[in-house]
Amino acid sequence: MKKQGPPKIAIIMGSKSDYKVMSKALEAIHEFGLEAHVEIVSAHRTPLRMYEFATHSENNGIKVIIAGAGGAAHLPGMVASLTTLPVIGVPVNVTKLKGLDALLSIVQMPKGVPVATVAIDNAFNAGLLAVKILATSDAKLSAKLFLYQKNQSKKISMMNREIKSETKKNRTKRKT
Ligand code: C2R
Repeated sequence: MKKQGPPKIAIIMGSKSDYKVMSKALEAIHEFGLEAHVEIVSAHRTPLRMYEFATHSENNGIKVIIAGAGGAAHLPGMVASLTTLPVIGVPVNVTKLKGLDALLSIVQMPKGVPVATVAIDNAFNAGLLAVKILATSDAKLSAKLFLYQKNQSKKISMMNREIKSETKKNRTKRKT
């Protein structure tokens, strides 16, 4: 098998307690035969480690960063302010506010410091988006994404056939 070299995607999270949610990003990335660098980094609890991570990631071969955090989720925005790499934020549902706090902390970035934000706990989409970003300069990856999307539309066609046959069955049941 061809060697891949160092991972181009980094997945970081504020705490180990985010891993259950954030592992879905890894799942999406693995579906495309890619690997990711995974690390716990916190803007609040380990600011210097976060600075080191963000300022060195480009030199370490990273092309896109996925950052997940719950509550006062400053990690994605702070990392975005320290690097020119694209950052995808994942709001994690961990508090009594059910992820709305994290969503607003991540999505409401000031002009000039964008963070691409996915839905609460939807780390899978973050993984997929990271793959799409890499695919803009990788024809093989782009072809894999095309097949993935084609497969999804096949699944919907199947669901439509199932729904049609179920409604038909119900109609005949009502008539008899
Ligand atoms: P613990 O379970 O460790 O108490 O963490 C984490 O992402 C986690 O969801 C609770 C929550 O705190 C979040 N956290 C942040 C940051 N660091 C940790 N939001 C940060 O720097 O933004």
